[in-house]
Amino acid sequence: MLVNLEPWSTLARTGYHPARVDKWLRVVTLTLALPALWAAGGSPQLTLAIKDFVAMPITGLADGRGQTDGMLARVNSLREEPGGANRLFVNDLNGPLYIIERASRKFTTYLDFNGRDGRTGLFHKLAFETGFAGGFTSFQFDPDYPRNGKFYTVHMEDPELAGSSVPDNAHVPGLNVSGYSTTTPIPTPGPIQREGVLIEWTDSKPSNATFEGTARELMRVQLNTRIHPLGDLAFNAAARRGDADWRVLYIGCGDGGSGESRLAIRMNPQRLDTLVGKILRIIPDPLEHPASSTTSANGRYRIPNDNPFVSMAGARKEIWAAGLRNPHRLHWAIDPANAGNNRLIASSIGLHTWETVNIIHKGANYGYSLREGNEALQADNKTAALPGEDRIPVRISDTSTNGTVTPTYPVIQYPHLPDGGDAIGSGFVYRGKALPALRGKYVFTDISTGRIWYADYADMLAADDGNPKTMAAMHAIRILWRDSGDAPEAGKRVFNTMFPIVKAAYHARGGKAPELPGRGLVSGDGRADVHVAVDGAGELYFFSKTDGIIRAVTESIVN
Ligand SMILES: [Ca+2]
Ligand SMILES: [Ca+2]
Repeated sequence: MLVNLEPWSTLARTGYHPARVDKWLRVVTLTLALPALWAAGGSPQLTLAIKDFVAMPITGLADGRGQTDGMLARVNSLREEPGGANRLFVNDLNGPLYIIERASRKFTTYLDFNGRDGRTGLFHKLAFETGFAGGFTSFQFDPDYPRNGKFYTVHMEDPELAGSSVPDNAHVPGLNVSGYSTTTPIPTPGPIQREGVLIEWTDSKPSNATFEGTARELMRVQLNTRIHPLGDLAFNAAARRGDADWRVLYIGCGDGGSGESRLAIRMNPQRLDTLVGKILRIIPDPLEHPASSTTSANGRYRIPNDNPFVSMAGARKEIWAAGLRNPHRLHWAIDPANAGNNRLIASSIGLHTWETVNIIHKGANYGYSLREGNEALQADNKTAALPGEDRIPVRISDTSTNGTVTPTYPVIQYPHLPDGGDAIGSGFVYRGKALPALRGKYVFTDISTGRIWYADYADMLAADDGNPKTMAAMHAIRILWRDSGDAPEAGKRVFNTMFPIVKAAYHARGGKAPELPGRGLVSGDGRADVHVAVDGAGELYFFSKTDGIIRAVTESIVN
């Protein structure tokens, strides 16, 4: 089902703004003014049963005071190791990359990125203590990992800190850093607080639980602030050896907080001479696709010749798509019945108004910081109706443009309102076997409230129609908690959000915040910080930084 969304432009024109009214008024406003964004009656209710899978080792503080450091274990991604070894790799933003043996659920710390202030990990300058995605942000396996042992990581550094940016191998004797050197930071206009670092690792013996081999820094991107970093990494899951997209890496690069600034850096997500606020596409291995690509400026990776801006003077050739605030989660959706339906999907966190799911197209411009969701974004950071002629400049730099483009709009969006949330999390089109009711559906979360929804993937493809008003309908998912001995509310086992489940586990593990650490406009006191992940078979997991628990989704119930 598609829905027609014409919500807040009218309200914005009358002075309404969500950040400036209290929750009560927002509830009323939602009821009066927001059309059917969510599928209403008649649509069957989907409930997912969850069961604790593992409790991550606690790396945060239980005192409940901080925003990010009060989360018990800042698990940020879970991926199954390719090759059938039945191991899951999980990173914690505070530093560790763990291997979890699926059968025994035994944890091994494979690498630890945290070498700050005398810690024994790899990076002296790891900036992990502030920013929701600060620290060891993400990792991804090379599609040829079973043969080559390669994987990629992104972490954030504070260039002002003392120490080296070469990995410190004192506690990883198998890591040979004799040939390691850093790269010149790729410049971003404006003041710089952080750098996002992409590294390729080659484990010469992937079968054991220790690292032995080499590492290469591929790129280092300057970031204006500590938020919205260089983020998720994704390979086209349908690409096979010999295909043009084989081993071609897509990277979500946040805007570094630039787009909401009142300074000149506000245009950084639109500027094609900088990497922030973009989706990037590179070939990490200099030996791959040599005939159809060129070597990057720093010599560490290659750039495909069919990237959209390779011939535009002044533009960065790495850019695949532009105009995104914080596209912090990427997913290659594969339709096994029709390869023409395969799409790259990016979840992008909104400013004050709209959380969005975007289908990423080559060369497309998603509008930020001139658009938020399917509305115009004004200089005062409020949204307004789209202009009659919906075109924005193709901006090369602060002073030069090259024609205009019509922005591309989300296929799903939800507001900062009680039934919505504060910050969109990850999402995946379900392709496993255990949850038949979810086949062909995209499952996604809101980070702070712990809400979970699905949309029909077919609706998302249909909503990708060039019409800013049409969106895929969102369907709320309920959660059945099987661990009834720990039920957070007596006798209750079915929940509308993950929040009470996370809250119970957080307190059971010693967390001291009365609700949960942090806060959000919609979630109020506390952030559930819930994401969804998939394993190699496509089965679902929900994980939370706040309680540090990874839960397996075991059953889908339709009623
Ligand atoms: Ca190894
Ligand atoms: Ca549309």
